[in-house]
Amino acid sequence: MASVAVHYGWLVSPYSAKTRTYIKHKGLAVQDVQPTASQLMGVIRRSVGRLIMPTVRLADGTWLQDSSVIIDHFESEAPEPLIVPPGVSQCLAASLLEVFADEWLSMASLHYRWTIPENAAFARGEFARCGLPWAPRFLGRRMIASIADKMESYLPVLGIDEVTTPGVEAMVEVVLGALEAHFAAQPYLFGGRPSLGDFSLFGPLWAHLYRDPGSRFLFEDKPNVRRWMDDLLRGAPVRGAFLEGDEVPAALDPLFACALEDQWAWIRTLVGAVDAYCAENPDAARVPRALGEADFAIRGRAGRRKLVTFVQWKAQRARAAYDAAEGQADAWLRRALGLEDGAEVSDVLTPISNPLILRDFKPVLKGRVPS
Ligand SMILES: N[C@@H](CCC(=O)N[C@@H](CS)C(=O)NCC(=O)O)C(=O)O
Repeated sequence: MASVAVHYGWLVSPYSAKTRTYIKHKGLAVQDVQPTASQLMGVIRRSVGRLIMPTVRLADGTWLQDSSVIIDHFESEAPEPLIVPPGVSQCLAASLLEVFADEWLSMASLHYRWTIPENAAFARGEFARCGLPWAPRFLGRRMIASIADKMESYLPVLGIDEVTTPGVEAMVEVVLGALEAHFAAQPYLFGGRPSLGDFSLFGPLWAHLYRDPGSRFLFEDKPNVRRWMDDLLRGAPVRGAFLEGDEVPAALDPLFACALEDQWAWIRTLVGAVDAYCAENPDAARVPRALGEADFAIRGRAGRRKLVTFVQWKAQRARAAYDAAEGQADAWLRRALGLEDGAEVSDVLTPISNPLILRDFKPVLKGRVPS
């Protein structure tokens, strides 16, 4: 058994880019490995129940999956250097960015990777290089095709089609524009040190949009965003403190508006579907992986996507950060949403009636399974 923890993830994987840069910044004794196809289909699938990355095998043989679970684990062991800002608004903002990067920017990741032929070819080559390093590339591409096909098949699941694509691209424009303006003034999202929000956003922006050659043009006029990504790749050196006064910089408001208006409308739909399922199935200990499809909108473009129940588990974490703020983040939320003073915002980040916990890497209903 390895005497140090091992992190398994490919460079093309956004969630692995998030955990890898986090691990590097924290200076953790964790070996970074790009798993082969036989590791993915063998020990990893056996240990965490499916072929997925990132995973971490701890020195005692315990396996971790889900980028948030991996970060939570190491944070519980070594909170320093701090990556969760102590201010309640910055902490909520960082948590919102994790949900946004993991569960909403994925639309942009998949769109740019699989609809630009140059990117799709690059990704298939990378899958072959990492998964079957011993095989000639043409053979590797063929052997790894089923994994690549599966990734591509998520486009309709996430609601990406010709109607919603302009909305996805508009979101990316807003996100990169806000970041470019912000990083002209600050090294990281909340000041002089990186946070959970930085690692989370870096994942899809770097591993898909920037590293894939056919979408790199998005960063041509974004030197400050490129500088920020370079810093994160180098281990995200601390350059100062978190901003004073629990400030969430106004330059980021357009990005948060995308998250709060579009993604959280979708999360409210999902949580409503989970609640309805629980009401109809009072004895159920778990919810199905998906609860059908529902309408959503992204930057004004309407579509339909699958109600994947796991997303509630990620979203709950941001709602918990909102509750912990006890109203102190409301003024910032109003500003980001362009609402007037005193407007009610407590339901924007929907309250959760039927919380989920992860058990054997799958979400189950808290309170309906023995703890
Ligand atoms: N919620 C997971 C998502 C991980 C994930 O979707 N990883 C992708 C690669 S970036 C994967 O392995 N997908 C395989 C699949 O969905 O079948 C996390 O945060 O770690």
